[in-house]
Amino acid sequence: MESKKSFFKRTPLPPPPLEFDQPWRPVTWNDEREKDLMLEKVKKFQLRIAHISQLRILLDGPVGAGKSSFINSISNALRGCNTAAALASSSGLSFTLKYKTHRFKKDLPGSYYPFVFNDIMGMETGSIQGVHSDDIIRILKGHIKEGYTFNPVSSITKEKDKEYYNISPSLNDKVHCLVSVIPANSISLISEDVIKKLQTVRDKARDLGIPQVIVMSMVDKACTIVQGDLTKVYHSKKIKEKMQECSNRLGVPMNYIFPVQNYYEQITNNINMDILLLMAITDIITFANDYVEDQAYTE
Ligand SMILES: Nc1nc2c(ncn2[C@@H]2O[C@H](COP(=O)(O)OP(=O)(O)OP(=O)(O)O)[C@@H](O)[C@H]2O)c(=O)[nH]1
Ligand SMILES: [Mg+2]
Repeated sequence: MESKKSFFKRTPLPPPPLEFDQPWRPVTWNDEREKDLMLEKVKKFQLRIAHISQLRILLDGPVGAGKSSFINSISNALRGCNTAAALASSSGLSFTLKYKTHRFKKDLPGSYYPFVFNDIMGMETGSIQGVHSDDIIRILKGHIKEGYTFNPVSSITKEKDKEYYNISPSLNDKVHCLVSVIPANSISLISEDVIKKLQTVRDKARDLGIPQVIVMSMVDKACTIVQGDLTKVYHSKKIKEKMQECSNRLGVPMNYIFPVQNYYEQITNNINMDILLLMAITDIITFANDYVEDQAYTE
C-alpha cells in the first residue's frame, strides 16, 4: 500500500484559479435597458460652464496601443453602428501622424456631443520613432493647432511652425483630460524610455491640475477567458494583474483605469463592448467637466 508520505510527494497542488469568485467591479452585463440608460446619460451630458464650446480630451500612449481605435469605438458605442471617426492602423507602423480633433455626431443632423478627442502620433516602440513629449506638453497647454504633422526628430517651434502655433491659447484650446491608452497584452514590454515619456507628460498634467485616466485596451488579447467572454473582465485575475501593472508603472490609481475592448474587426455593435466603453467615457467627461469648472473660476 502507498504510504501517506509518498502520496503527498507525488500529488501536485492544483493550479490557483484564474478567476475571482465575484467580480471586483459591479457591471450589469447583457442588459439593453441598462446600456440605453448609460447612453442616455452621455446624450444628456452638458457643460457645467459656458466659457467653452467643448471639452477636449487628449489621447497619448505607445504606437499601436489602440488610440485611434478607441476614438472609433466610442463613436460606434454612441451611434450604435459601425463608424469611421479615426483611421486606425492595420500595420505595425506609427499610423497617426497629424494632430487631429474628432467630434462625435448626435442623432440630429449637424449636432455634436459637447466633447472632442484629440488623436496624436504614438510614442515610439522599438525602432519606430514617435512623438516628442515636449509636443504633447504644448498640446496640454493649447499651443498646437489642428493639422500639425508631428516630427519625431524635432518638436514644434514658434518661429518655424508659425501656422500651427497658438501663442495665446484660451481655456477652450487647452486639454481638459489626459487619457493614456495602454495595451493590456504588452504593458510589460513597454520600454522604460516610453514609460519615462508618459510620466513626464503626466507630471506636467498633474502640475496643471489636468485629470488623468488610463484606458487599458486589448483586454481580449491579454486573457483567453476574456477573449471568449468579455463579461469576465472583472473576474479575470490576469486583467486585474495587468491593471495593477499599469497603475504601478504609471503611478495612476486603479479607480482611474478602465479596461476596454475596442472595435477592430466587428461591424455590428456588441452590447458588452459598448457597456465598458460607455463606463469609460462617462467618467472621462465628468472629470473633464469638473476640471473646466474649477479652471473657469480660478482663471
Ligand atoms: N484585438 C484587439 N485589437 C485592437 C484593439 N484596439 C486596437 N486594436 C488593433 O491594434 C492596431 C493598432 O490600433 P490603432 O488604433 O491604430 O493604434 P494607435 O494607438 O492609434 O496607433 P498609432 O497611431 O500608430 O500610434 C489596429 O490593428 C487595431 O485594429 C483591441 O482592443 N483588441
Ligand atoms: Mg493612431
